[in-house]
Amino acid sequence: MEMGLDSDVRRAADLISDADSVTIISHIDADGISTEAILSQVLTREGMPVESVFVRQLEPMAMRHVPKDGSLKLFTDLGAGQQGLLEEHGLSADEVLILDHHVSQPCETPYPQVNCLDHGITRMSTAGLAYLVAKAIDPTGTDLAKLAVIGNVGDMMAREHCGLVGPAREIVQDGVEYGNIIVHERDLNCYGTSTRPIHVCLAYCDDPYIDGITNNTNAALRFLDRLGIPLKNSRGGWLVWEELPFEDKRKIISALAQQLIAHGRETDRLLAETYIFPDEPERTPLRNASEYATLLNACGRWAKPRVGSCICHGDRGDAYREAEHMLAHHRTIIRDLLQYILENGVTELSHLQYIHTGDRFPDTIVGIGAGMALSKLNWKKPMMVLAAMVDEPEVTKVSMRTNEWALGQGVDLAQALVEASAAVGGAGGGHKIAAGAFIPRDTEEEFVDGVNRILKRQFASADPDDS
Ligand SMILES: [Mn+2]
Repeated sequence: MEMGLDSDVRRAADLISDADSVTIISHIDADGISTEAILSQVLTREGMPVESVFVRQLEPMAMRHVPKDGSLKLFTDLGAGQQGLLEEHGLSADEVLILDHHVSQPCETPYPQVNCLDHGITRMSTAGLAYLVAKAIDPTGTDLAKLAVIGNVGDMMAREHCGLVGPAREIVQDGVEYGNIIVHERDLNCYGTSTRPIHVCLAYCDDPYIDGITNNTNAALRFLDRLGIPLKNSRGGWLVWEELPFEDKRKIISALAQQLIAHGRETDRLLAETYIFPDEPERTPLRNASEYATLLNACGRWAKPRVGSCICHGDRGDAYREAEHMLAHHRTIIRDLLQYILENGVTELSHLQYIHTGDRFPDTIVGIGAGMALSKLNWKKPMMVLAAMVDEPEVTKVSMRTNEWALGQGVDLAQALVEASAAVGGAGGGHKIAAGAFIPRDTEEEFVDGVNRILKRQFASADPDDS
């Protein structure tokens, strides 16, 4: 398996090195942006002319951004599932290279491709592949491992095992040796450890769900107070988790473990391996992989992937300020969305819950709202949000989220949405835990029922004893 990946990577590196110029066509999320930044940096260092194009998804309208010129078209974090479209666009096999980790579509034209799935790798995203290819082109560019870690973490590759594994984990080691990554092997599995006050950080933690703390900042604060841990610095500002002395961290973690046990919950997801970037300023979202990835996602979701790319290239001036602004905006809108879902309530079917948010929120963020709402609603039922698309009134965007528990019960949202959307003339895809679809607006009801039926089948298939 590994041998196959190595030779695919080598072949990709050779194809790129032999090109006269390269156009990178990449996805707008954290994985796509970090991928673009890895490849454009390694190629610029090699003196190769390189242009970049970002697209929200590779669909017929987006193809007009793909230039018809002599450059090698490098499709990254997309392309595998849209090879028919590349063909329709008249692209030949010798001007295309695909780096992807999504399911491939069968195609007449033998486009060269490096795909994690071809090698049984499901816990590494495109940024990991991009880094391996970059390293094959320039073995000294191990500073770029950091961007690969951001892309992998952004694509939730560290989620299932509370840390990166396999080839994605090997990449971490390059960054450690280079000196721009510090690994904390048994850190708190919480988001916001570099920027949020500790009680806020804990209250936002829902994986694991900590009874009496999750979703309750005041209770989290009381919990920490009882432990007698100083939570403020000498100037009266809140400390963040990263700044706490080791002993205090240990004390909090063991108290949290006791809290979980007292409520009959597992403690296995309390700790995770985290990736800190010592070359970035403290108390900023650049300081660790998951917050950095969120910053990039915010750029992509607000249609500024280039701003994210500039940050990955080291811009800490205008681009960084703009991204910080987008992140703040992003959080406000997501908060509003979550509030809307909770206030208006969801419709519960036997195996899912859903809400239609109309055109109140950008369709690019409703999936995040679905994920956040899940822990506050019935977490056993996968959550679906339907949203109108402002620029395409005949189409409804569907986002679904579930959790590790449901995956253990046999749920596969990507499969459910692919099947149900195809049945109504739409298209779907994604991952088991998070997936999306576009469907004709007038099929919404039929579609929701279809997904519910498929989920019922999936739940039933995994554990026949548990009825
Ligand atoms: Mn990806």
